[in-house]
Order: sequence, then C-alpha cells, then structure tokens
Amino acid sequence: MTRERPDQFPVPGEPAGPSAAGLSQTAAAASPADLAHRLRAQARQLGFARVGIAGVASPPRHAAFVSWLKAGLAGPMTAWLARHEPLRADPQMLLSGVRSIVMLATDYDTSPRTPSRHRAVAADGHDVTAAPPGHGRVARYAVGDDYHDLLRSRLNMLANWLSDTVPGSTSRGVVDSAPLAERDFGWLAGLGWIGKNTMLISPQAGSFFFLSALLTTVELPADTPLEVDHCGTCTACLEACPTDAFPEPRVLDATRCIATLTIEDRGPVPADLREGMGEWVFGCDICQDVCPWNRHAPLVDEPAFQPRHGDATLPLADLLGLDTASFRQRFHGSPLLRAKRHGLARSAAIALGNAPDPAAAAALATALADPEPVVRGAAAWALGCWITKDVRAAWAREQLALRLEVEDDAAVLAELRDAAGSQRVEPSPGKHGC
Ligand code: B12
Repeated sequence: MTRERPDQFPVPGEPAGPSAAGLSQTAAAASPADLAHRLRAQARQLGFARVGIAGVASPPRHAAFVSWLKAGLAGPMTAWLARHEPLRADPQMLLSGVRSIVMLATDYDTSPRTPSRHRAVAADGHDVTAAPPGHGRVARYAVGDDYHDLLRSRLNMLANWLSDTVPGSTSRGVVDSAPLAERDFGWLAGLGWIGKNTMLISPQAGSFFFLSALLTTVELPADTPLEVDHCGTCTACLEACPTDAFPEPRVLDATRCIATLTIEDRGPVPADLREGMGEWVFGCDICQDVCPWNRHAPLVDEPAFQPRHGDATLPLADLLGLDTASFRQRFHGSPLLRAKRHGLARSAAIALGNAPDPAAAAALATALADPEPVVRGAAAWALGCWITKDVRAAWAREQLALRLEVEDDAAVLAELRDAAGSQRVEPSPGKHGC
C-alpha cells in the first residue's frame, strides 16, 4: 500500500529542514517519562489505539530489506523503494535531530463477525467471507475512505500538541508513504511481533491495524520490543496464500502477492497467478483472515473506515462499465483510486473468470472492446474460463470469435486465441479450473 509524492522527501545526504541538531528538548517541567505518559494519552484521545516509542536507530532488518530489493521481490515498487533506501536506513534523513520515533497503531476492521469468531473458514472449510455471486472482494483496509487523510490530520494534531507542550521542538508525521520501515519501528516500539506473513501482529489486537509515526526532536523513554515470536509452529498464513507468495516465513515475494497484483501492478497478470486471485479486486486479507491472532481483533466504529455504500464487496459488472470520469467520481477519497480504472476493471474481469456470473455477461462482452488492452485481454481470459466451466459456453465462444475479427493488439490476440481454444474441464474441489 503506497502513496508516492517524492517532493516530500529531502535528497539523501542533504539535511532535512531547519537543523535542530544538538537540542535535547524536554518540557522544563515534565520528566521524559511524564511527557511520554501525556503524549500517549493525547494520542489515544485523538483516536490512535496503541502508542509505542522507539529510539532512533537504523531499522533492525535494513540489510534484509536491501537483499529483498536486490532479489527482485519488490516487483513494481522496486524503483520507488530503492530510490529512498538511503533515507530508510537513517531516520535522521527524515527529520534532522530526531530523538524519538513515536509509533501509532490504528485499528481498522469493520467486517462482519462469523459465529465461530473465526473469520475466514467455517467448520466445513468453505470460505465464509467469499463474495456474493457477481461481486469482487476488497481488503478490509480499503472498504472505507482513504486512511492516509484521517491519519495525517491526527498526526498533525499530535505534532501541534507536542510543539505547544515542548516549545522549540520539531516533529514530523509519517504514514505509509515516507521511507520509514514502519514495521521494524513498530516492533522496536513494542507494538507487536513480526508474523510469518510479515505483518506486525499485536498480541492484544491481531494485525488489522495501520501504522503511522511521529518523528520528534523531543527525547522520550523508549519502549521494549517484544522478543517472543507468538507464531510458534503455526503456518496457517503460509499455507493459505493462494499464490504462494511466501518463499519462506517472514519473507513476502511481492511479485506474487494479490495485493501487489490488484493495487500496485496495473498490467497483465501472469497467467499462473490469475486463478489464485479468486474474487479479490483490491488488496487481499487471506494471510490475515486465517491468522488465529485475528480471532479477537477489535471491530471499530470509526465512520471513515465503514464500508462505503454499506458494501465491503463490489458488483463486478459495475466495475467493468466505468469510464475514467465515473471511476474517479465513484472512488473519490477511496484507496481504490490507486488501482486506476483499467487496473480495477482488469481485476474485475479476472474475478468473473474465477467465479462466473451469467448476469454479468453483457458487461464482460463490453470489456472485450475496452479502450485498454489489459482489460480486453483479461475479459478474453475470463470468457475462456466460462467455456472450461461450461457457463454460457456457446455465447462465450461467439463473443471471442467476433472480437478475433477486429482485435489488433498482439497480446490481446494471443489471449483471445488461447481462450477460444478452451475446452470444458470437469471441476475439481477448491479449484477454479481455467
Ligand atoms: C511496500 C508495501 C507493501 C507491498 C509489500 C509488502 C511486504 N510484505 O513487503 C505490498 C503491496 C505487497 C503490500 C501489501 C500489503 N500491505 Co503494505 N506496505 C508496504 C510499505 C509501503 C513498505 C513495506 C516494506 O518496506 N516492505 C519490504 C519488506 C522487506 O519490509 P517489511 O515488510 O517492512 O518487513 C521488514 C520486517 O518484516 C523485518 N523483519 C522480518 N522479520 C523480522 C523479525 C524481527 C524480530 C524484526 C525486528 C524485523 C523483522 O524485516 C523486513 C525488512 O525491514 C509499508 C509502509 C512502510 N513504510 O513500512 C506498508 C504496510 C507494511 N502495508 C500494510 C498493509 C495493511 C498491507 C496489506 C495488509 C494490505 C491488503 N490487505 O492488501 C497487504 C499485506 C501483505 C503482507 N502480507 O505484507 C501496513 C501493515 C500494518 C501491519 N499491521 O503490519 C503498512 C505498515 C502500511 C501502514 N501504514 O499501515 N504492502
């Protein structure tokens, strides 16, 4: 999940803003411990669920980050993450004179609770959070408004409180887009441990929370990191990932992660990953849904996080029928803008291939003539799936044949030919079979 605005960042090697170096600032009256106590109370009053304080250091696993980048596991985010790697290595580059990094956790889950309180999989193994027919799934963090706006305003208020309380101090709020290793510092600040799914997991609240940070020149006592690995022998997340995105525990191959495929990468999805995407059209929660530590994750009533239009899933036919203007209007202020119209439409077509809905046939036929080749290619693939699943197969073949006569994009032509060559396949349990 990213929101890139490079102009915010100082160029590596140049000091950031007015230098506050050498000033260890604490309010004359308050001891650092008292100040930290008051800061926590202020942060909670602003709506942050949990607060932890980390000292300033290079992120504990920076070397792991650099090797992850070099291994090509960052996929489409490589250039952006690599460009800011020097800043990530040294928080002083984000705020010169920084003395403490206040890490803030904000719970965001608003999803319906299953009777078994176990989120994703019911006793008979079926996926209780599956989308209704003809609908796509949206990750919990994205069903409401874009969290960056809410968290940034809260961070600004906290920064103002701190500079009022400690005159002369400077602070800087960071959420997601600045090159801060938020999970490393979340761990350092005692907010949780790093799970095998690479999520920062809180023993009290699970992992459905956002991280944000307030870097400050105020010296505050640091919290103690959790040394216990509460994952133990559990590997539910590693096994549940339908695209095998975990080459090993605590390492995510982002090129295979459904969140990357639906949010960050708006090109054609590699053929071997399409079936695994299931009905996800934006983000993915599977490795969190199956995590036993999320059984007791708190539900929040924050209005900004409530599902827009009251629906945590999206009608796929609607997504295929949007043009750029209606897309922007429909998802104004929503994280889904990041996928762009063609990215979301492409994912909707793939979801209709994995879970055909005859009621969406007209929309899929329209997508075969979408202005964007990536959407046309995905629609062709989906129609091939309808043939293999014997859903309106004759009609699907007809649509493909009609499009083959007029299509001029080489990649789409290849998708059309592949799909037109599809044959009926006997369904096997748990397999979408395309
Ligand atoms: C790039 C990015 C992505 C990428 C890559 C994710 C990844 N796992 O690397 C993609 C697009 C796939 C992605 C997906 C998601 N993301 Co994202 N993402 C980021 C971003 C911008 C950078 C993360 C990064 O640098 N990744 C590279 C890897 C190598 O680093 P890392 O994940 O930080 O892992 C470090 C630690 O795990 C550490 N580590 C490993 N083992 C151990 C052990 C110990 C003891 C310690 C100390 C450290 C440690 O080493 C790694 C290197 O530093 C952060 C925001 C930020 N600035 O940090 C949000 C962030 C991590 N994402 C977040 C979320 C919510 C998601 C999704 C759940 C969204 C969704 N539902 O689709 C998925 C989850 C997928 C997953 N299992 O991670 C939250 C996570 C909150 C939390 N509780 O952990 C963050 C913090 C954003 C935020 N502001 O809240 N994301």
